[in-house]
Amino acid sequence: MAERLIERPGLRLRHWPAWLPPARAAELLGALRDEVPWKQEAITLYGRRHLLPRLTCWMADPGCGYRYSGLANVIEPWSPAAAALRQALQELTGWRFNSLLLNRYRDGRDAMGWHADDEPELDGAAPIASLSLGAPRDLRLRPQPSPRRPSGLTSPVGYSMGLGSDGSGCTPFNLPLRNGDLLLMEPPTQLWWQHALPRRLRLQQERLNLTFRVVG
Ligand SMILES: O=C(O)CCC(=O)C(=O)O
Repeated sequence: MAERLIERPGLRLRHWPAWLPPARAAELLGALRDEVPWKQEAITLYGRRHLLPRLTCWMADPGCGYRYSGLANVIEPWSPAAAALRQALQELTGWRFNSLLLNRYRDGRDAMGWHADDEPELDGAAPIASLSLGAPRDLRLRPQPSPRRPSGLTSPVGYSMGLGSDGSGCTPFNLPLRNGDLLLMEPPTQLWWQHALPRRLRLQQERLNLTFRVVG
């Protein structure tokens, strides 16, 4: 399906609904479910250990480590299905992604909290390519409450800081992501916006999300 461009002050997303046809998406979901060494990680917040509400895996080239929420991810080698997707995304975008975070939401109780993917390990000039497989879920986006701005960088024209809208086009919004959708989050989105995947308690189906990144 045709590409859609979604723009707000400081945000630029390229969305390909059904980038993968349903049969290919189903084949990949099955392959990744079987070949990825899924783990349920735990993080410690204020001295208490919490299991993440999803399964994850970090695949990357040697040396492309990544740390978030205090977790230093163990690097797994590229699985055949993930390597084939990386190749297809390189042909589409021109970027050689050297790392991949896989998230497996077992049902609608699994989720992801607000974050920006603005960690210093990530190449700020590179996009993040996000592929969704399985059950549809909403990606929620909002302006960063406190942007980590490099010194001297001024806000994009029309950007309103903090939450709540003043009518300037920075209202939080939902982007439904369906089976086979591809989303390219382009710079400077990670500097100015956060995203989250809220719970959907009635949903019983599984969803996988793959975010291809450039570390370094
Ligand atoms: O599951 C999604 O669509 C979001 C994943 C995400 O935010 C991330 O991997 O950083």
